[in-house]
Amino acid sequence: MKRIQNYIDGQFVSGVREFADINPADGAIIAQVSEADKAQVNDAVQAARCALRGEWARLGARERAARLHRVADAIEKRFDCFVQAEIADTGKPISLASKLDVPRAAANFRVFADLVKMSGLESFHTETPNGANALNYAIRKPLGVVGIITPWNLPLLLLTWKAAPALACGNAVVVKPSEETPATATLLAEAMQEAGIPRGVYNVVHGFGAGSAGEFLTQHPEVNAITFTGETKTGAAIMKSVAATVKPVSFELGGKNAAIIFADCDLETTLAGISEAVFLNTGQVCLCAERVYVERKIFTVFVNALKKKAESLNLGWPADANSDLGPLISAPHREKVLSYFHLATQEGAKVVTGGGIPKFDDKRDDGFYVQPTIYTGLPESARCMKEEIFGPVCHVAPFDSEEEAVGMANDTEYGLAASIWTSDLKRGHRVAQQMNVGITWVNCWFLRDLRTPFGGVGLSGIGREGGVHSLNFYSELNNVCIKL
Ligand code: NAD
Ligand code: 6OH
Repeated sequence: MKRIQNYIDGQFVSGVREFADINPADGAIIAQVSEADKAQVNDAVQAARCALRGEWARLGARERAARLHRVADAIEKRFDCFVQAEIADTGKPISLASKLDVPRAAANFRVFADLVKMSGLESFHTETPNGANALNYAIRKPLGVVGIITPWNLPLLLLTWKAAPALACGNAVVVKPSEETPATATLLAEAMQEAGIPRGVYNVVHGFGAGSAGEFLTQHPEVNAITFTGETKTGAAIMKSVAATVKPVSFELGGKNAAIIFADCDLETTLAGISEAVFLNTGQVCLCAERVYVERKIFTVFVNALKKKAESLNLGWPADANSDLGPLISAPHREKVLSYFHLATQEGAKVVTGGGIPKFDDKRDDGFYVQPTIYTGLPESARCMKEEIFGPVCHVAPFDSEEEAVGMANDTEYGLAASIWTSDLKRGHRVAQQMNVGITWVNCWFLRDLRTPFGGVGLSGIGREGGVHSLNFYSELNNVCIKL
């Protein structure tokens, strides 16, 4: 049986206990994972502290950047290993892991390596009333030890989205990947070693949340900041846990994202885009659209066309190049999604397609697949319209005016992403600017430029990462004022 270990101070180490890593496509055990106990989490934090006093601290930004490019090289060299590990852990199709997750991991290191070399900071020439002048300039310093806690939906992409800028800024990190998807975090340790990242700079501790490695990390007094992506209620628990030691947090949390489709959209582009926005990664992307609003004139045509798309998706084995969708991540998550399918019908939804478990007559029946699902007919007040489901499901509702569409889209406590589909770019700008979210796409979805601000409002998070926003979170600024 394959074993996945912790990585502490440059060594792969076993934990005191093990837990099973399960393939969601067929329920088989892929590996046994070492769970780090409190002492091992402390060892990882101490290793990171020690690394901050060593070679890593003496490297300039240029040399750190060079090493991060080497991490990207090492990821690319192991491309197939990363893809295989990611599809086994998540069940996502190989086409997705090889087009999105693994290339993005390498890109995260390259982008932040380049950015940290190029970025400057403001300086001010200050005049005082008595005629004396002063010069103010700020310098960046690392925060110290950054705790990184990540979810299971895009494990390597999201881990590197945080680890790359944290390392670029000169921090040392302790990563706690999701217990559902531990493999690529440990594999990344091999890339770190090959790239010459000094021991203790990148550490991995495996385990769970409350009462396990996740909580031990957030509580640790010598961890200087926590960056977290995951569920909103976990974010709330982490906030409580870090309060005692007043750690800065960066939170990318859940969403209940809306798509607004106007009758003048390019129907084919919009259908392809919405199909991705609803079903990509089996709907397990925080940015996925679970609420789709369509101008009444094209409502019926659109719903029928989206139904056809949903029914044409191939729920395949992850390793099959022709698979469009894999399973959900786990049996409990499937229970949660199915409970919302049940609730939707109780709340008065009409099932356009799906709503159940597909039947394969092979080992996939032991996995955690669900049918791509579309509903109509729910009132805006329904729980299924308010709560994040995180599966391959959307509700489609008609609207008559732009104002009504904006009102419905914004009627949520979340505020991560929105997409607007129209050929009228003036309207695209106008509507986009009214969205109470962190990210609005017009005529596209999940089109990423890593220099742009990324994050959410309301229950969707705290702060922004991306580009200089990441550098600002992962560093402390020291303003120096010199009297001239
Ligand atoms: P989760 O919150 O259950 O778990 C995320 C991580 O937090 C895991 O590593 C888990 O072990 C850890 N954790 C759980 N409880 C903890 C605690 N008390 N203390 C410390 N760590 C703890 O999330 P998930 O189910 O893995 O991921 C799905 C969720 O993530 C969805 O809500 C989705 O919207 C959200 N998400 C958001 C974004 C974004 O950028 N906004 C991106 C991806 C996923
Ligand atoms: C959430 O599931 C997706 C998050 C994506 C990113 O953080 C990103 O940088 O693309």
